[in-house]
Parts: sequence; structure tokens; C-alpha cells
Amino acid sequence: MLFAFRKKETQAQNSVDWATEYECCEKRRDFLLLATRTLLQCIRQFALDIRELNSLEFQTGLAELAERMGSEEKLSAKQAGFQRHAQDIGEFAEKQNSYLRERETEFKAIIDILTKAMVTQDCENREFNRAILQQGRRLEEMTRLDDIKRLKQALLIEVEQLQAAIREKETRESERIETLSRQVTTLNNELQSVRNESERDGLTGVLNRRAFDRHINDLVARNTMKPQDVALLMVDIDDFKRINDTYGHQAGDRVLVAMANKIRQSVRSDDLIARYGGEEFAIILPGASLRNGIKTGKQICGVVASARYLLEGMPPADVLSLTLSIGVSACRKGDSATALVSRADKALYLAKCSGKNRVQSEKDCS
Ligand code: GH3
Ligand code: MG
Ligand code: MG
Repeated sequence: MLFAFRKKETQAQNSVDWATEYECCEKRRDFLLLATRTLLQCIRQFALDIRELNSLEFQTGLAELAERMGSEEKLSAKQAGFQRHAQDIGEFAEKQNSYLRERETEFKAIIDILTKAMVTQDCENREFNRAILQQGRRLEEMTRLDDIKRLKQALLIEVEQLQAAIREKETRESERIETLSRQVTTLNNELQSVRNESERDGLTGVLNRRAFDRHINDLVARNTMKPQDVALLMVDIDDFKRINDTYGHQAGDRVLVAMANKIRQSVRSDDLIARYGGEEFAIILPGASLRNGIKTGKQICGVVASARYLLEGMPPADVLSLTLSIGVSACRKGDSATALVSRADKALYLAKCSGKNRVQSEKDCS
């Protein structure tokens, strides 16, 4: 009897231990999943936006991988996917490093050209100075000539030689200046186009996240010195994952391009459109109040929702409808860029929770 009671007691104790162990395992799994996602996000941030390196494809791959890690997929499939991506990460890092090394070599070559030009200039100046000194010496000798006629003749020859030397130097210098200024113009143009390129999102052509951060920080800082209206719209495509899942990633990419174009057509040319993240855009409206920001947001929502989208290769019957959710905030006195973005984000979250395809502003959140 006592033995049976002990056995039951031990069984109960065992199941309590198992439950505790299971709970621990779950917590550990959740923590590892969160850590993996955070690390993948960090790696994404390290990839520079460089079209030649297909950075966007790499970043999208990492976003998908992060998503897969938490999915219900089999462990073996997850492991295979992870190994493939681990190799991709290594290859991408190597490509990015060699790209940066190549740029460094190009800049060194430019510095080399300029240094050589300066050295040549210096040598020529030294030769010219030597010629002048020699002529000076000859002039000195002439003062010792007694015959005034011979003196005049010799002087004339020296003056002519001096003039010829100066003319030659002038021609050489102006040719060199022309060549250098042509090189500087070419370099300036190249630098400008590289700068523009590095601020653009490779897929949609709108500004990238780095450029957005720079612009919003500049505008908010300028606002502290000279207050002016600035509205910020955070735009998120509704149910975008469904498009990827139904029609594939490339179709999703085309939708992103179409959305960027629709937004571009709905705002003024001095408004700034940026791709903030995967399927999220940010629009900065300089000079616009919160009310104007909401108005523009509603216009964009209306234009996008009323259009129909037929993706390449899709049967006409599969025409798509798309909608956006938008959160709006406006710059306040003493505001920071982080606070401005965070208020627009909260408003966007509210728009999602209230049924999507709508605009909410920071006023609705208070
Ligand atoms: P919600 O209406 O709540 O915004 O839902 P959603 O499906 O739009 O949002 P969710 O965050 O669930 O999914 C966003 C998806 O966007 C997941 C990710 O794979 C995809 N994505 C992110 N970047 C890209 C990209 O560059 N190209 C493509 N095709 N998909 C991307
Ligand atoms: Mg979305
Ligand atoms: Mg989103």
C-alpha cells in the first residue's frame, strides 16, 4: 500500500519536473529565435546599399530567413536554409570588402594624378627660374660692353629670348590648367553621381533609409533654429505578405515599384519619398502642417485604392486591388527626429488596428 502511494507520488513529481523542463526549453527557444532575428537584422544593416552587389536581394534574403526561423517549417528544412544563407553572408561580406578596396584604389589613383601634376609644375618652375637667372647673369656681363651698338643688339636678343620663355611657360601652364580643370570636372561629376546613387533605393529609385535619416535629422535641426511646418507620413502596404505568398517575390517587388510611382505622382516635387523598410515608405512634406499632411495622406490612400493592378504574366482576371495604411505626425517646437518618426509610427499602428486602408494622425493617438 505504502509502496503504491510512493510510486504515485514519484510519478506526479516527474510530471512536474517535465513541465518545468518543457517550459524552460520553450523560453530558451524563444530567446534563441529573438537573438537570431536580431543578429540577422544587424547583418542587414551592415550591408551597404550598392546596386552592383545586389544588396537588396541579399537584405531581402535575410528578411525571409528571419521569418523562416520562426515558422512552422521542419527543422531539417530550416537547417538547410540557414546553411545556404550562412554561405551567402560570407560571400556577400567578401564581395562588399573587395568593392570597397577597389574604390580605395581608384581614389589613390586620383591622388596620384594630382600629386604628379604638382610635381611637374614644381620642376618646370625650377627650370624657368634657372633660365631667368642665367639671363640675369648675361645682362650683367653686357654692362661690361663698351660699344653701345653691340650692347643694344645683345640686349634686344636677351629681351626676345626672355619674352619667348615667358610665352612658352604661359602656354604650358594654360594647357596644364585646362587638362586639370577637365579632370576635376569629370571627377566632380562622378562623385556627384556616386553620391546620388548611394542615397537611392536600388529597387524603387526613391531615397533609401540612410538618406531619409539624414534628411529628417537636417530638417528637424533646422526647425529648432527657424520653426517651419514639416509633416511626416509613414506608409505601409496592407497585406503585402499575401502578394509575395500568392504570386512570388518578384511580383511583390513589382508592387513595391508601382507603389513608389503612385506616391511620387501624388506628392509635390520638393517632397521627399524614402523606402523606410521592406514594404514601408516614409514621406517628408516640408512646409506642410499636420492638417495638410493628413490631406495628402488621404489623397495617396484614395489614388492607390481606386487603381487596379495587373502584374506582368498574370491573367487579366487576376487583377489586384491594393491599399495603404498611413500614419501622420508633424514637427513640434523642440522636437527630435526620433520622436517625430515614433509618433507617425504609432498613428500608422492605429490605422492598421482600425481596419487598414486609412489615415490616422498623432492627434488620434492621444
Ligand atoms: P500588414 O497589413 O499588417 O502590414 O501586413 P503585411 O503582410 O503587409 O506585413 P508583414 O510585416 O506581415 O509582411 C511584410 C512582408 O514584406 C514580409 C517580407 O518578406 C516582405 N518584404 C520585405 N521586403 C521585401 C522586398 O524587398 N521585396 C518583397 N517582394 N518582399 C519584401
Ligand atoms: Mg504591410
Ligand atoms: Mg510593414
